[in-house]
Amino acid sequence: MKKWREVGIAVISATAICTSAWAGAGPTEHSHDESFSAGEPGDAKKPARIVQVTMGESDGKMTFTPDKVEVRKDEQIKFVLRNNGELDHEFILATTADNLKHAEAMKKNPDMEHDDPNGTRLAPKKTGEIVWKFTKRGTFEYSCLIPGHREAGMIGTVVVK
Ligand SMILES: [Cu+2]
Repeated sequence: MKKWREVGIAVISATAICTSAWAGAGPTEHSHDESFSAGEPGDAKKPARIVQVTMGESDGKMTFTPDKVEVRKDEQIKFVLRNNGELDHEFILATTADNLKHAEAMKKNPDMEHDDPNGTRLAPKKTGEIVWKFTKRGTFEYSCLIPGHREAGMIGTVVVK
């Protein structure tokens, strides 16, 4: 009589997937050094033109109002920010390239907090201020980099003439 042996094959996955891309990328991915792409931090003791910007959601979109601001080169602006929405929102002032890079970093680390001279995060119904000196001509932007918000419309343009 013939005996059949069952042969068990153990498949061992040797693939160890490292999900901590953030930790591996190092702190330079999201640098908070003192160079800013849209000019330089302002001096609160010096005169500034006040520009009010509100954030919020409506009809499935997320918005800044206004979504366009014009300034003169070397003008100092005090952005008076108010979150009128139901969600947290950010106001991050930089070049589009910088904000896109920053947005990628935020996708890996959505709870990243910001309290930098060029940006802030506001809870619903909160207000904040950013004093900024636009020392470079060109087109810059303020954007909310919480994942999905920029895509939903949270981009404003600053044109420095
Ligand atoms: Cu937002």
